[in-house]
Amino acid sequence: MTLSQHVLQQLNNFGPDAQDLSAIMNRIAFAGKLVSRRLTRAGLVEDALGFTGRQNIQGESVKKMDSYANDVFISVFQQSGLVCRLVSEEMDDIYYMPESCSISRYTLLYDPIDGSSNVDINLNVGSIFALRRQQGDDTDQTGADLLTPGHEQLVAGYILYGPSTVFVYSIGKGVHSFTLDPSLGEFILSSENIQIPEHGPNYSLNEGNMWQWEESFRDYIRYVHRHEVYSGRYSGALVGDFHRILMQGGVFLYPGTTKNPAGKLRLLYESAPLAFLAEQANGKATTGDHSVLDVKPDHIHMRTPLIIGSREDVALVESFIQGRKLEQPPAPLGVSSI
Ligand code: P6P
Repeated sequence: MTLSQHVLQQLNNFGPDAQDLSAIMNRIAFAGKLVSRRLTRAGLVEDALGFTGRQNIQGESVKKMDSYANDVFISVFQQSGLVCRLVSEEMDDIYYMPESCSISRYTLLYDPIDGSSNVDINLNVGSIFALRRQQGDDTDQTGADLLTPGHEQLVAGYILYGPSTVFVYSIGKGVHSFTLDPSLGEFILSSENIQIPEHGPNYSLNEGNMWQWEESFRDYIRYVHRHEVYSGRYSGALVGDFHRILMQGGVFLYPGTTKNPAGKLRLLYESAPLAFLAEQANGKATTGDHSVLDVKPDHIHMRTPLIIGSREDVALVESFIQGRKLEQPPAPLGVSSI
């Protein structure tokens, strides 16, 4: 089954709205194919790797692949009549497509290449996206209607550029993954209704920031260090680290630090889409204080801390934040605590 067939089946509807959503998903998939193709040949293509010399609104140096992927998403939706507004990590302001705004009520929010520090060393990177329906006319072009909690997302997903290119999405009816068959140029269904295990062995965070965290996170990390069953897994690219948690269980954390008290990850096009997927897969996503999907952003590039993954493992982290030991911490698989 192809992605567009699956979307229509999920909607159980073949009306104009359903056709629009299916077409939008197809366009996102097309962007993924173009980015995947560029990545697989990046080492051979003139001017594909390295830095552009510019900085984005986050103050991060923009890599050529960031800029290429951002332009790909713009080009696949230009003149499509499908999406009116784009919000991207790589663009300071909302990007309007006036030729589509008269007929489309959708906004695409995306991180075109997440984890781009991995591009030059041929490690996995990803694109993250969320689709929202526009509320009101946004005549002042402030995008105020986008500053609402993640529950408003219609669709969320990501494309993981790894040994194979995998497209994962949810339209609110479970989480499903598709694998790109390059010989067909199609994403083919590979897993339906993915469920995050209640508990898993992986914990994923940058321990290099340990002395910048609040003490509760250091207490948590000391706990997992003392229990043999846990494995630290951190690639420096959120999409790959989250995909491991989605498939095998465990927890990914990016806590606030003294340098970035709100954390590093952006709510609208990183944490909220993944939180939508996590909850659809029976997992959990919190900032430490609130469910990620309840957070109302105050601007389109707002950051939040992120703790996301298996319900039991997220609860264990929360128990340290709330200063209480879990009566029954997740039983390490077959190993007593030291
Ligand atoms: P650090 C990549 O820049 C990113 O936004 C995520 O993909 C990744 O999880 C995180 O930042 C890595 O940040 O501080 O550990 O290098």
